[in-house]
Amino acid sequence: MSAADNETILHERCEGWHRITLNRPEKLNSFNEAQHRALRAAFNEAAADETCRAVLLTGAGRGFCAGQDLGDRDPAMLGDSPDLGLTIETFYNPLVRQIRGLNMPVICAVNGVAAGAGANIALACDIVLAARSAKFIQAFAKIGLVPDSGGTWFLARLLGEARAKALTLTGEALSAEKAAEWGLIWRVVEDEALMAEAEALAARFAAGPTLAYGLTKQAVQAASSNTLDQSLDLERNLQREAGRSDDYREGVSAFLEKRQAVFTGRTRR
Ligand code: LHQ
Repeated sequence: MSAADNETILHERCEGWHRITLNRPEKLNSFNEAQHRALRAAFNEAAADETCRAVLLTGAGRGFCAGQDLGDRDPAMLGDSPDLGLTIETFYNPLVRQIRGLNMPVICAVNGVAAGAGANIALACDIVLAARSAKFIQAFAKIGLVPDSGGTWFLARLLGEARAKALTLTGEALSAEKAAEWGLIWRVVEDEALMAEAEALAARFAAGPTLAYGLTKQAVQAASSNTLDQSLDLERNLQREAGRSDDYREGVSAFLEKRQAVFTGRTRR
């Protein structure tokens, strides 16, 4: 385990996967600039580590993330014309793009409240597991802001306009159970079982066909703005790439030999 930027992030390199933990529990892991920088660096390191085949993102303490640390972006301190767009352009948007662009599964274990940008960063991850006690809050309207970090995009696509508008305009908390029932997240897990289940999933992905996972993620993400024809073409191209991988060769051999496949996650060039 290592820590960076005064431990705003804990970064643990496990067997085949990395665990990244937001670590400002006294502030419900809300983001200051140090935490943003440390998180970016941690994801960059995971991306560059050839042995890393999945990332597990979670929060320390009783919350997952309460979005922006409002003490750090207090208009009273920012002067007459604060530019929150700059904060978004500098920190939040690159983070969402980094998670979506990572060529491996990113699991989010939402261990407690996920509010504001914290909720939407969770939604940017590929598989979201939430503790039964967790909740998702689009807190923005309560402080006179609009949802960011992809919130309007994720909510409208995953839930439809009616629920997206109601959640964002009212700022009402959505329970983990309801979030799963509505298809906003993958699964609710009992609080005490959350980490074990998330770790098991990370370990499973770490033994999987990493190239195919990355390509699958790319295709699913493109689907919502693609036409069927575009998706058919994209799938053909990605399948061509996957078909040249060692893992495809191994997967088919293992199937024909009636044994468990041993994937390396590496492609043959
Ligand atoms: C916090 C925070 C927090 C600082 C809890 N900041 N301390 C992008 C660009 C630029 C600017 C603005 O924003 C954005 C994107 C955004 O994310 S906007 C949305 C920002 N987040 C919020 O508005 C959520 C604010 N937090 C809350 O509403 C509550 O804390 C929730 C509902 C998350 C949890 O409530 P409780 O379980 O009752 O906990 P709490 O309120 O007692 O919080 C515990 C501590 O954490 C407390 O500190 P204290 O010293 O009193 O113990 C809070 O002040 C602190 N904290 N969120 N965002």
